[in-house]
Amino acid sequence: MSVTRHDWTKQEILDIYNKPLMDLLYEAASIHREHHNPNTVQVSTLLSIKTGGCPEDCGYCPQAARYHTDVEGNDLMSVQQVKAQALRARASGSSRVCMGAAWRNVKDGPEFENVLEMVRTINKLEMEVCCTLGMITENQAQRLAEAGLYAYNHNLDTSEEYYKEVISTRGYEDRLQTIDNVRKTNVTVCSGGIIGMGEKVEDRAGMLVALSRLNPQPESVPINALVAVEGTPMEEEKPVAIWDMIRMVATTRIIMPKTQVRLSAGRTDMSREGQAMCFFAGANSIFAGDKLLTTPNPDVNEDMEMFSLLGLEPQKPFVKKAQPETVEAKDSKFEALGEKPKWSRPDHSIERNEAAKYKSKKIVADK
Ligand code: SAM
Ligand code: DTB
Ligand code: SF4
Repeated sequence: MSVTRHDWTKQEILDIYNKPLMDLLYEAASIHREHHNPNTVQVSTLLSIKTGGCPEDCGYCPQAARYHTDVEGNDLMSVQQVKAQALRARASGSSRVCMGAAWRNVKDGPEFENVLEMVRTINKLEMEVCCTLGMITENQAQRLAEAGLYAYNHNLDTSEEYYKEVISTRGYEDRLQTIDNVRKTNVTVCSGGIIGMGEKVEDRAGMLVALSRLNPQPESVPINALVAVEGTPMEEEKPVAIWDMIRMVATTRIIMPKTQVRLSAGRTDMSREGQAMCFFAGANSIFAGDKLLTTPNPDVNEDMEMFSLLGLEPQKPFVKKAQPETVEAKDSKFEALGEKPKWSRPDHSIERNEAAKYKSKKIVADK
């Protein structure tokens, strides 16, 4: 039985990533079978509960207010809208709903109270509830846990070294702090990253070192291929080769044997054969539904057809961990602290982010 290690070196990970493909696939698939049923795949539906207008400068993100993209911003959705979408997701085979908000961090107040109510509502539908709301404090994580949150997604995105080329408005250590705050509760951790942002293979390995050092390792690790959106600083990045995706998934599976490895953004550009190799290499989760947060994703019927071709079954909810209990707002033992946490603003300058910001101003001025 393979053991979970937290002391992987970058070189060891690179050696795995660069193995002859057949050896890599064989090793990853063998480890996958030790820890998971190879014929079940967890299916999660993304819901953008608050879209666009984000103050951050993440170079990949179409929701950053400073770039000129086609994303239309929306205020926070209502609990009823969220419930309707969750019911639709459940009917189409999803066991999890992941609610995303284009926020830098969570602020205590009526919007957060509404999100807590959304969590309670979806948990009562017997679905796993995940949120990705930006940075959160320990008190906010506790309040989410009490509402019945199953998972919190907060990605490291890339290696600590390359991170400085991607985002200037918050630090890597802030991300680790948020993950740590979630870890202090019984909410599971979902953290992964993006490939295809111009990083080196060493940065992919560096990100896996950082994720594997988390103890316990994240219960799920999303591997996103960059969706290069026009108007963002990364609009001209070349699509990720399927071979890179397969190698990244397989390496993640070997380094983090027990985690659910999620084949995340970028599936619209992958063939069924390519995705099948990713599943063989250890991916056992996908985002389903024709939209991710703001960009397209394969249609759910196409995915179900692919599952049927490959003999895959959607994973039932709560097979990895029991359903959390929901505490009603009136019975809560936590109160909003209205904290003003000191999240960092490293504020270094990233040339291509500045250029994209300038370009967007120019487009607006030229109109
Ligand atoms: N605002 C919150 C935050 O940044 O933590 C939550 C939402 S944010 C959109 C969640 C994650 O989506 C990011 O950390 C990033 O990994 C991923 N993501 C965003 N834009 C992407 C893109 N164009 N291609 C691939 N992944 C992307
Ligand atoms: C994750 O790692 N990928 C998802 C989810 N977590 C929140 C988001 C992908 C977003 C892709 C770009 C978009 O649709 O806006
Ligand atoms: Fe904002 Fe999150 Fe997009 Fe960064 S990734 S710009 S924090 S929505």
